Amino acid sequence: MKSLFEPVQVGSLHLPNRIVMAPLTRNRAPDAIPTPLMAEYYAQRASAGLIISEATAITHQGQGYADVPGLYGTEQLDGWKRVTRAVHERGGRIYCQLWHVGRVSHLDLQPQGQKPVAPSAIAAKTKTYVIHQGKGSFVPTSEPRALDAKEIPGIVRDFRHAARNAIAAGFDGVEVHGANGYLLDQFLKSSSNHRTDDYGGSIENRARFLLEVMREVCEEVGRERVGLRLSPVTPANDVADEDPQKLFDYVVRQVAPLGIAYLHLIEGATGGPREVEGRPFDYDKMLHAWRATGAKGAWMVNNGYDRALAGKALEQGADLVAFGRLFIANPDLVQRLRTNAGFNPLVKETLYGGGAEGYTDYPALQAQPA
Ligand code: 8OZ
Repeated sequence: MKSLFEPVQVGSLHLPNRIVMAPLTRNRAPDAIPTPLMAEYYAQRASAGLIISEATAITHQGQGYADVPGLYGTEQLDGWKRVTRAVHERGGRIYCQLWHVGRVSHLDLQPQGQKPVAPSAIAAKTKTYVIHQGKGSFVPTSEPRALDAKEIPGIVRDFRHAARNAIAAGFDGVEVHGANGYLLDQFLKSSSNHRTDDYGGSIENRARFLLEVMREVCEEVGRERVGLRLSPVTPANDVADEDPQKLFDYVVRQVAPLGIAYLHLIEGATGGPREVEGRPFDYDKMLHAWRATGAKGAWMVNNGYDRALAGKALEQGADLVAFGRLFIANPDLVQRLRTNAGFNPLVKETLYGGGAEGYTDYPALQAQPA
């Protein structure tokens, strides 16, 4: 029987356990540059089998929130080098999550105050996070413009370039953010993609952009260092698909032969209920499609897991379980799960923005006496 605490090979990495720190946006990177405090935060969590970094913008255009990090400038790379070194020094492993927000942005956050880009000129009924005079707040996203098909190869190259930067900055691999209603998910889902060219309409066309990104990123850094995150039915950032089961069956069957390290699945509503009303979804079917194609990549599940539910998921075929909120409040989550210890409560007020408070000051368990 698989256990959370047994080692597993994932792509080129040997993980000491199956517990993954999920990507978590924390808005503590002023000017998109990772700070020494971020290095401390990630290093504190290095006992995870694998850490996935917070979502990291591949370009300025891909930026949609205040104080989220990027991976396209020298200072950003230098900041990340500090983070990856700190994690490795503590014996950990860390992937970088590559992110383009698409329409989930604001004029104030875009280069020269231009409109955010999207598959179609449809605003998302959602909010983004801006900081004014040190105070963060959520504001409605700006109306986007539809990308010209001629611009898409440039964004595919941006993903590829960011993947190269990630490896140069010392990351062990990259996770393409194909979830949560951001650019690639906006192309996948029928509610946000009304295009009539090769990138819209049929499932094959809506998945084209994501698959182009995946192929290029694999070519750049090696498939054994690439993961993908998907969220078939999340309502996050105002996306929905008319037939998610069919869409993601296709996506999985196309991605599997690429031979990537893992597929990371958000079950249900991101950070919310595992069942979304009116959007039933059979995740087992998706896993079977993955295995049926002969994919060797790990199957990583996420959303609201605790120890018992995680054990059940492993029994039912998952290889890895990603924990989000529990990892924010418990730097030594692996030890706490292993010893069945209690958890620190999560402080919601300090999730987004700010400094060390609610970030690096969650206590670890007392060291066990020898
Ligand atoms: C919370 C706040 C801002 C962004 C995601 C990158 O949902 C995010 C995100 C989460 O994937």
